[in-house]
Amino acid sequence: TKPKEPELPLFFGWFLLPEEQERVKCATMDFLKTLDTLEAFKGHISEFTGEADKEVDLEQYFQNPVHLHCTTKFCNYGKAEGAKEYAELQVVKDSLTKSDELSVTALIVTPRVFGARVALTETQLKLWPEGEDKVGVTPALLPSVEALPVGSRAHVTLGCAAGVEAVQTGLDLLEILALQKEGKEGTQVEMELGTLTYLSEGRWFLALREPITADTTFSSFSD
Ligand code: 2AM
Repeated sequence: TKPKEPELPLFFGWFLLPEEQERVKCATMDFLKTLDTLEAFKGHISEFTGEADKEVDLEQYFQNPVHLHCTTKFCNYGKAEGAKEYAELQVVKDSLTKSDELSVTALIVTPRVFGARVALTETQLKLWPEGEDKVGVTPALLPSVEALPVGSRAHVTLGCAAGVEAVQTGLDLLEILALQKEGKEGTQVEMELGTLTYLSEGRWFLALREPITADTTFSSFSD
């Protein structure tokens, strides 16, 4: 019999330390609480509820993920393209169990997901798989995504609407960044945390005045 190949994980990523998770959850929940009380948001409420005058409690609307993290490579136990190559990279092996600080520079809210945009450093970009920004992107959006800086998809999923999978956060983030680049920004609202922008079809982007930083550990995850 052949020696068994080492098994590949579900995904690799930076995992927030427990106390950091609590801090980030609190700060971002405060934003959600404020958002659904804003007149600007209420004006577009039907994009969340399907009805104009219905109210929405965003804290209830989004379900919390178990463990806050920023995925670098979704491997799907080896079934995803490039999974083995990624796991074998020296930089990946050298980074496992190491601490690192992530910087969150923006928050997004859409009818599907609630997420945090992560600004990767040069060093962190070495762990960002080549071509990963484009995976699963609809062909129509590909040219705009290819024009964005590498690593633009990096994020932490903070919540998903019922029936929505976390992979949607990266896709919604890319769509928002592409719309911004085309100058398709709507209403802007100044908030304590930063500038909130509406980007049509229930998409909201909060550019944080001060980044939220969080200590993490780079690791692999298998269910
Ligand atoms: P996320 O990074 O947006 O949170 C397990 O499914 C983890 O891998 C989730 O955190 C998920 O989304 C991430 N992920 C990235 N690409 C994925 C894909 N193509 N399918 C499923 N999950 C993916």
